[in-house]
Amino acid sequence: AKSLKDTFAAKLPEELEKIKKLRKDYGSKVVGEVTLDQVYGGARGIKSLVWEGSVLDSEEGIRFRGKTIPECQEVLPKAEGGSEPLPEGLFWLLLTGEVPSEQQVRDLSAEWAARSDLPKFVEELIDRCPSDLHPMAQFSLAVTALEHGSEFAKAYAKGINKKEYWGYTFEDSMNLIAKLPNVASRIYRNVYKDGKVAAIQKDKDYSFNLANQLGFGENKDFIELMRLYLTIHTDHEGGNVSAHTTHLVGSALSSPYLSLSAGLQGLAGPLHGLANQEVLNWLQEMKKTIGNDLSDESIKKYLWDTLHGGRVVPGYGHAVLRKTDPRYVSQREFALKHLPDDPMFKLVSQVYKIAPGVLTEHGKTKNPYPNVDAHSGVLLQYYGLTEASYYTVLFGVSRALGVLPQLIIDRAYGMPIERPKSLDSKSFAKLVGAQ
Ligand code: AMX
Repeated sequence: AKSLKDTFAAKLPEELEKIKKLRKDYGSKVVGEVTLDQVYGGARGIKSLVWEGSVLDSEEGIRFRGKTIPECQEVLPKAEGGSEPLPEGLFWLLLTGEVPSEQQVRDLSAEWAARSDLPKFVEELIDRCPSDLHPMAQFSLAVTALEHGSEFAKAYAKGINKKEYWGYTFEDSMNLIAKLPNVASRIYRNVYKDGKVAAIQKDKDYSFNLANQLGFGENKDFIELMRLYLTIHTDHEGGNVSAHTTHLVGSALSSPYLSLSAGLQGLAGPLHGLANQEVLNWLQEMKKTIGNDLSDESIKKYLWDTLHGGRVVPGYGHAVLRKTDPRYVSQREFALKHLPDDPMFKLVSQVYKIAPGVLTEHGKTKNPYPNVDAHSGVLLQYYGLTEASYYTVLFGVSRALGVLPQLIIDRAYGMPIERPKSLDSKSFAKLVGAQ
């Protein structure tokens, strides 16, 4: 079967030609205008990034290369006996725009397993971290240290032609992704367990290996959950903090290791990826407070208490989405299939029923519906992965599979160093004609 690198390389000339022509014919066309509110409002809605893997519709949610999550669940290859897609297949789709064959996905699993070994000093670095250093800090630290093996950085130092950038970026990205289960599980086993990490099984898929290394290899349903989880957290177009940061840092020709590490630092913020940790803690607090009374009234009161305390309801709202996140829906469906009677799932379902009304009445958020993070922790805790402070690491492993394809594409397109324009408030005032 044709390899991923060859598939990408074969399509590249045609893609480059299309962009060249588009820019030649329409390069000076206006694609949008920018208001002062957008400038002060976190650049919301300003169209200024090219991101090929996915586009986010505010009503419908994410599409990966034009495919919705249910469509991906349908067409992407699955593990033997499994029913969830393999994230290997989504990585292939994001990079090439093509749905891979079963064989191509099996080959990719094998390739990642073969590249998975960590340098000894990185293992030691992780082992030396105090267990109260947040797992996300340990994670980005380890990814930064993997820079030691960057083929891109080495080749660049030697002096390479621009046309060769993407090939080295590809190799680094493949090596980096391959090593993440070893990194992520080592952090988990060190911080919460006995520090012993199972070896990668070279004939198994990526999600099996991660699940097994975390200590859940006996549980088929947990492995399936990992496959779904790692597929749906990959990519959410280019403007979110982790994707944009990875892309931005990469534009300086920092290697994939340094770029992803920066992206992970952004993912670690509570308004972004850390929200999955926040959600579980918040639900547990709620459970403590309201006990077994899951009535509409008591949930409503708890939500208002959170809001009156000047806090956000974690897992709700989104910068782009204006409807329930399809990533939430796919996890809800997984729960309905595998854990319909779990008390925490029941709590999540009750919050889903009540929170949109409360948030609407509160009147601040533009989106009162749940996002991806409102559900993931409840699935993990059901299977015994109860350590909420670890959850964002799993998000980060998946996010690597979403942002690194674009980094390869960035280098293949020859994208320049990114450099938007800033002005001081005085200059903006003058620009809009303020007196
Ligand atoms: N609870 C309470 N208030 C909320 C809210 C929520 N869930 N979501 C938004 N608001 C508030 C904002 O804080 C803001 O208040 P302000 O005017 O006092 O500053 C106001 O509503 C308007 O915000 P917005 O335009 O609707 O949202 P945004 O684009 O600025 O921010 C997000 C988006 C996700 C950061 C925000 O909805 C939020 O903080 N949600 C809770 C945290 C969360 O779940 N984050 C994860 C998002 C998904 C992800 O990245 N993994």
